[in-house]
Amino acid sequence: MNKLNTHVVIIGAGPSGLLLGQLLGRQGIDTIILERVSGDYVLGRIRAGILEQGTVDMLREAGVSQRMEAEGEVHHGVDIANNGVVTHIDLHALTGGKTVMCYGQVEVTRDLMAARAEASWPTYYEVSDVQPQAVTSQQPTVTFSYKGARYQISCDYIAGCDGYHGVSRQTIPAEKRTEHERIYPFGWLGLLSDTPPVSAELIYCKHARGFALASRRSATRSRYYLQVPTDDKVENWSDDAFWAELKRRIPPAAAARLVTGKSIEKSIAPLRSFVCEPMQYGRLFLVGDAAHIVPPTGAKGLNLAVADVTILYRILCRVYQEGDTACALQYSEIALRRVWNTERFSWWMSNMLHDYGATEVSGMAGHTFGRFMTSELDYYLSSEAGRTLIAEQYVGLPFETIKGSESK
Ligand code: RFL
Ligand code: PHB
Repeated sequence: MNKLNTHVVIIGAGPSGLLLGQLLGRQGIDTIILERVSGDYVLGRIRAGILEQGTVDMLREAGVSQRMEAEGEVHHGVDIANNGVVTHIDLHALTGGKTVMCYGQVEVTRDLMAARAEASWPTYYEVSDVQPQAVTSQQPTVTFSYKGARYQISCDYIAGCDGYHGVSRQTIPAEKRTEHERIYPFGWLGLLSDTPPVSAELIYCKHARGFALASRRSATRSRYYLQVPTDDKVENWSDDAFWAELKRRIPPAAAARLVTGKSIEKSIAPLRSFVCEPMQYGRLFLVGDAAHIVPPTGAKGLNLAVADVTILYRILCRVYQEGDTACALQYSEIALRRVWNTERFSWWMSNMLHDYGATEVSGMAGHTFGRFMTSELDYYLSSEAGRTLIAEQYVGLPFETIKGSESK
């Protein structure tokens, strides 16, 4: 058994794990990151595109914002279309000057990987059999296999940044955690293409045939999504079929501008709301998708992960710089306040914008639920108060301040 030591073991090199490692490293707090797959595989997963102001600020604080500032697009608004009728949500005007940044998760991850490589902080890719142990003791350990050898890391804390299918959440005994879950009867079929996007800003489209989203990565790269049944398969969708269906669901003016082309990537993601409570057990903390999943309709998954990272980072700074170890006990409570608010927003936006068909929801026929949701969307879009409510949450609520344990 090869023995290693560090302050914090981070399981998972997705955006949560890499950002936490970067922020802690800059404060002189040592980390070792363990990742199950290769770096290229991580970068092959096309996911989020929209960053809240708070996320952008944390990437700046982590010293990895240079390329984002140069290549990312600041968006001042989004459009919501209801059966072809477009309402503009002026994020900037409705929130006193806030905006969002359009910059892909793949690029955020690439920038974080480059910064970690540059700093020569240890990262083990393609590890297997990762096991957090003794997490309720003062000195937890993590064991893993790497290139045929077995390793053991002694550490102070473990950050479980290993996504929904990771090992960290399973380390919390089943009787010590409560899991809340809602699985939606539809998924998103995403397509990436090197074609000019239909719109300078995003268009969220509610349509009788199902939801569609027109998003982008740059002036020459588009990202589109279609609501599809949960059991649908990518193989059922040729590029031509995708473009034809998208054209039907987006507003007519956008459809007239649509430039189609060959897809670079096409995949289906199921929609799920999920929360694990609590988000910590002894010295193990769950961060990002390891603790919660939101449906992507509010563009919140990555942003919520960054909010967890921010809370944990600020707590660990107090622990290491001021010796305030009791401060760590607050992590789950603080994180869950934001988690539930974001879960609610993402669930609400998903319900308003998708079509449930005949599938029963909340004890009523899908068509009846659909009528309520169409009316709800009409109402919120028609009043400035309603649009403000959507805008305020879309750009992201401010982060909570972390107080020392003595001031609680
Ligand atoms: P990740 O990205 O899943 O990374 C977890 C990492 O842990 C590794 N891992 C392990 N490593 C070691 N040992 C084990 N036993 C391990 N098990 C797993 C995995 O290989 C992986 O590398 O979680 P993280 O870092 O918490 O990041 C979360 C975000 O990826 C996620 O919330 C967002 O992508 C969600 N999301 C969006 N979020 C936004 O904020 N804005 C958006 O516009 C947005 N759009 C989206 C999205 C997610 C989507 N999909 C595909 C689910 C659009 C889509 C289509
Ligand atoms: C994306 O561009 O991938 C994206 C944007 C907004 C969302 C979800 C995904 O709500």
